[in-house]
Amino acid sequence: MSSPHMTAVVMLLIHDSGFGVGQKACRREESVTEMASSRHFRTIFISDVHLGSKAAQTDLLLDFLRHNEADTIILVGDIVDGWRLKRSWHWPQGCNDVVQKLLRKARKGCRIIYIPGNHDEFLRDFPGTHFGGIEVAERIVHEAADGKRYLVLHGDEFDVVVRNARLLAYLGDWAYDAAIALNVVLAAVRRRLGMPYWSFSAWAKLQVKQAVNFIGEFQNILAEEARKSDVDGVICGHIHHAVMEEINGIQYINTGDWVESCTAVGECHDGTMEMIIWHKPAAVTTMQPLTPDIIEDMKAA
Ligand SMILES: [Mn+2]
Repeated sequence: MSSPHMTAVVMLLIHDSGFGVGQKACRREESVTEMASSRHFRTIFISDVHLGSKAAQTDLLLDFLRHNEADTIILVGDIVDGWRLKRSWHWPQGCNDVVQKLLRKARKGCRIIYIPGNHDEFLRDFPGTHFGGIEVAERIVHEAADGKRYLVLHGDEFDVVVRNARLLAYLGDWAYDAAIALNVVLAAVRRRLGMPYWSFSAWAKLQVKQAVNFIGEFQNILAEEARKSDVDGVICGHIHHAVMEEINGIQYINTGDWVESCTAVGECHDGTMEMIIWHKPAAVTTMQPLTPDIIEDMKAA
């Protein structure tokens, strides 16, 4: 026996996701009786949460994770801010809640892949390992439902190229490759010496007038890396600048951050990639006022 309300199905579009231009809204049919406020993606990409820094928007992220499910969640680096934690331990309940929520999803069968960034590079010593059901990988190629292949990496290894783009273009390919290798070595040495990693976003913000150029340069370099890897697109984080756009025939996707923009990228079941901006008026009221400490954290991100 089936009553009309039992079989009623509504088209739910939770949260406006009208980010950028030309992106198809991904509407999912959901039964009214269950999961009325939750969406299900094939894959969710999140980066730059900076757990351990006061600027991390854990309330909003937790809310996002409650309302969005996925077969696979890919953490694209700087989820935990190891550098911030080294200076002073700041781990409120909200950070635990986010970690617990992710581990619970893993236990329930969600595949979680953690790609370390420069702020959680301590995990780079453990590629291929699992902890609590979470896999660690340096970079991966993700194949979407529509067959498109995406290189997924945090992106910090290209900082040195962004800073020295003109010089490296003049010196050629070998210098470009050597610079990337040197960047990795220098980061490891600085880590051993207890020196903080050089921060792209802080640096770009200081060079206000040129910041747009630097972001454009970063995007071009990442798109070029994807082209070299013979894939259709690249999904990265690091520069806290959420965007989806085509660069020289390569789909460039930056997942943004959970410090300021509160953005994630969702792959729908047909392979469509969607930028999600998570703003909830109810959660906004719980956000902390901007203190000098928080502003410092945001700069360091
Ligand atoms: Mn980073």
